[in-house]
Amino acid sequence: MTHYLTDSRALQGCVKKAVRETPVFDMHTHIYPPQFGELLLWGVDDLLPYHYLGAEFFRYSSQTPEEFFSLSKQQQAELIWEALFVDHSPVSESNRGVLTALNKLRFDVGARDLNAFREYFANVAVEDYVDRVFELANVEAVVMTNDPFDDKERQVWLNSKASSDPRFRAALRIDPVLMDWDRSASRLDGWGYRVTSLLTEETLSEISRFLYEWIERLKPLYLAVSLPPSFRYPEESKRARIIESCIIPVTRKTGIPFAMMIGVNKLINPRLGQAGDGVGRCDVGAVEALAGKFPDNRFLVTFLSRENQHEACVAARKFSNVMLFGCWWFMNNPSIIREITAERLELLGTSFVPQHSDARVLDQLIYKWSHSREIIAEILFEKYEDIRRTGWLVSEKEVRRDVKNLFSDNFKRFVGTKE
Ligand code: RAT
Ligand code: ZN
Repeated sequence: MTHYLTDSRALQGCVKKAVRETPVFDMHTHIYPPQFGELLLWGVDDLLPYHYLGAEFFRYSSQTPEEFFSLSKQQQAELIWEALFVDHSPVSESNRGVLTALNKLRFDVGARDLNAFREYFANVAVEDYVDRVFELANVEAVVMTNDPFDDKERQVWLNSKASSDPRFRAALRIDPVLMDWDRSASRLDGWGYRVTSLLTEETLSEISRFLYEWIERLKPLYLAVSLPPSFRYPEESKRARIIESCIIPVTRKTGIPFAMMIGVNKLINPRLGQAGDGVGRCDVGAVEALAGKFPDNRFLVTFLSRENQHEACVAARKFSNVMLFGCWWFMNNPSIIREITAERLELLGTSFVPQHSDARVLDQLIYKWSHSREIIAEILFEKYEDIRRTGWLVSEKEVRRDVKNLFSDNFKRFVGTKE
């Protein structure tokens, strides 16, 4: 006999437990397995100079970005620790994140002793630490961001030392092809593809060959790009031609989705490097047009601007080949996660991917998932409470099913890896 959760407190406890215990398939990160060498960032001296904190540091410090970036990462970590944690209270989300990660690693954060944290990281083997972080974060697997235009990463793949660890899955990232074809043409040319900056038939077919070859090499779960607020479709541009003539046919034939992360204004303050990007509102109509014109293709979509979130939900209601995912970057703050998650549940039921971590430093998996789980559990409980008042009761099995869909199965089904 099905046991339904009649009591509000029991329901809340069950939701919290299911959310805590269900492993996450983290569909967008920037972390790598240890065999990728220095591409894998980890430990407190990588956590502190993370660019989300870097951007906040310059609000308090009189140091110039040029001076700051010329320092070693240990020196940067010390300056950030002083400015953001000691001289001011670390209440921002990225600062709180460092504290949550350290706390869950069982450090005494209240002692405010950076060197005590360092001592641990100096003595732990990275392989053991990866296991510990995955366990603490309750993450089953992560999807990396794999960029063939990054020379270091390219070498790893060409030397075929690529990941054999099933916890690290690939995503083929191709920003330079769509955002700067003229420059990318000369790189592809140097790698032996017969391309020119003009999009001749031969060039288009060689771009497709490049994509097929990297898909074969990486076995990615999807192909991805980050796009600016000015992204339009249809439009008269090289970008739109490459999308239509290469990306759409190649992803359809290989059966992988095309992920569009839309809304970043790159380097509005170039002096800040990775921390210098801004946000702008996008035209959701571009996604609707692509999804409508290519119904046999699948699109993973996320927007960086809060203003786009509601329109994005409506677009996903119209096109089942669109899967909304994550609270991306500037959206990954508790107040906004709460708002977007509620909005998505109200407009899409449980048919979306509520979160990804975007972790750039391994340890961030711990806090990004702990913070998000807390909010997702609260909102899910509220939604079950709302229907409970009509007399519709849910069982623990149903709660666990819903959470599993949100945390992993929706994504796996969409990319076709779920049996
Ligand atoms: O969130 C970030 O760390 C950004 O710098 C970007 O990496 C963004 O998530 C992206 O994938 O382009
Ligand atoms: Zn990212």
